[in-house]
Amino acid sequence: MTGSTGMHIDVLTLFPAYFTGLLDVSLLGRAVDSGLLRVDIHDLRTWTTDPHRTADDMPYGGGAGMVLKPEPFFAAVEALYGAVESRPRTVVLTPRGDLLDQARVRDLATSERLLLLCGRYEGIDERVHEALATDEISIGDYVLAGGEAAAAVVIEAVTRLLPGVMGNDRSAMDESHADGLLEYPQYTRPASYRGMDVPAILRSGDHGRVAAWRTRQSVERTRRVRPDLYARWERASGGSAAPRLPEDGDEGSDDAAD
Ligand code: 6GU
Repeated sequence: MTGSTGMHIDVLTLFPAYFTGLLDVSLLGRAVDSGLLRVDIHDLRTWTTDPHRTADDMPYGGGAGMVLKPEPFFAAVEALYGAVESRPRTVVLTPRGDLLDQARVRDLATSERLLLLCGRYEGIDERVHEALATDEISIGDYVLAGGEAAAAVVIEAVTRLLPGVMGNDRSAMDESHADGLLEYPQYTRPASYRGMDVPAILRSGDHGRVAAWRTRQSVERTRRVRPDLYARWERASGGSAAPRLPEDGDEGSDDAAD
């Protein structure tokens, strides 16, 4: 029996080659190989009808640039899913969308099937947004040439949350943003390198103090680098989720590590 676990993602794009390689390596490659992830990349031009396979046209009302035509999107969705009622969750990648965060990634990861629509040029005809999109997502406040890079981001962020994809399910939990805080500093051997020492507390074997140190590092780093996340975390936790453990100075010079 197939399809009982894992996720099936369809991507509609003018540039299928963008995704070449992406799905072969590392986490995504392993997810595909183990049957936990299926990704089908579809060339939007498949559903154009003229000899030049035109996917874009001039904007009504004038202005610079071109707009992606509605017909290929609607034809593609009908060809891929048939009846309107069986349409999957449909994400348009667009700089005007909601800013992607880990909460949205978690939410998307609960879907059995996703359709990602990649825009290009000045955008996609509004009727595609209106009639087909269940989600509109941006990956940040900067301008990309198109939605392909953003679609790759969504695929990777969602895939690592699928059951069975991460070797150690805990590491998905421990990382930056999982609890609304940035990750604490990590070290591996050697203990001393070019005059820079691993904080002694991490080599102490005292798991309680290690955990407290890490929490405090996360909280302080978040406050310093991302005051927006810090404010939200403080509101959500009442500032009490993190035990107010070893106060500054407790660890002596170890704290100078970063
Ligand atoms: Cl999803 N598309 C484009 N073109 N630019 C972006 C974006 C998406 N997210 C951030 N910038």
